[in-house]
Amino acid sequence: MKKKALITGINGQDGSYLAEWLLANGYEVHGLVRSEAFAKPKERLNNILPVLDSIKLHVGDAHDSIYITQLISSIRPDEIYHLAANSFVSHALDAEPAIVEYNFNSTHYLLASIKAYHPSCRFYFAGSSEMFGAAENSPQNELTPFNPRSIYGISKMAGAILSKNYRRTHNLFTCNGILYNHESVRRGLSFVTRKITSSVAKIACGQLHELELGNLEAKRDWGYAPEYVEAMWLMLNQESPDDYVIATGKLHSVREIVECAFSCVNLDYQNYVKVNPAFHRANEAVSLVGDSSFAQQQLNWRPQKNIFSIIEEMVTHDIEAIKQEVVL
Ligand code: GDR
Repeated sequence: MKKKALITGINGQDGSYLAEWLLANGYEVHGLVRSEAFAKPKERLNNILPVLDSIKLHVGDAHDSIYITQLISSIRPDEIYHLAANSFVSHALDAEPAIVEYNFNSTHYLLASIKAYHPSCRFYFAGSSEMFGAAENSPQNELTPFNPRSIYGISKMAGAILSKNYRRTHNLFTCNGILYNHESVRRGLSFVTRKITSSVAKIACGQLHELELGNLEAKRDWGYAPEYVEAMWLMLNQESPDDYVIATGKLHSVREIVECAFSCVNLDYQNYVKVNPAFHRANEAVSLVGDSSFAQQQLNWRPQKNIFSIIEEMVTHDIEAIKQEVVL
């Protein structure tokens, strides 16, 4: 019989790549999307258009406990990948309570339903390097204490601790993936890599004349999203559950990304990029870089594609999209 997987947030970058990976590996794939996605289907469902006929889509909210219980009881999935979240790190103060509430409660409802109705189901929680925040050591690994500095990081840390608690206290098979930044042509337009590549494409096509960014010296450990979703699946397919850092171990600055993206279209970024302090973030003193040796050993997983090749792929894709009159 086919294994069944449920992906919350299937229409996002990671959800869509994971759906493709699971389908290719013989799974019956169920995906949860919020009803709002159907208000802007071109934008919000675009990533899953190629697999729409092969997956079973459920319209609802991971933040609705009754709905979640019914969904898990009716599908009885072998694996759940909880990717749905408010995933942008920087937010206005008045948006913060909703982020904490959504990111934490959705995780709680899923875990509580699994425990009550389907305890053999394996659960993946999408943790984040943001949970390390002002980390005490570098590079960070699974033993590095969490010290988040953003509300988003705090909400993810709370979810990860909850998921680990269900593993220890209730014996559920839960894994926390501590993923560092991961990019692709499906990255949302507000994240810095895609903001840069989509703007470079617009500049190259004469639709834009400048690009405003925040701190060009900010550094990140950037990997390739399709490789990172494979790590999620590997985690849930081990003999016992654990937590894993998924990262490249390499730090690069926003300035290097900008330079690379503009050089793809033979332009000098210094003629186009303006620094706007409105995009600066507080509490970014520490550049987080991950040590994924535990995942490399246990999962036989390795980061492969480097960030400059990813950026080249994204610029090429975004130029092609503009030529096809896709609005970016
Ligand atoms: P991040 O990703 O916050 O690390 O979270 P993002 O791409 O938004 O920022 C990366 C770095 O770029 C700097 N930066 C800018 N960022 C944005 N968005 N816009 C700008 O104009 C800009 N200028 C400079 C930022 O300060 C930051 O240092 C991502 C998300 O996917 C999270 O969900 C995930 O958990 C973490 O990665 C790991």
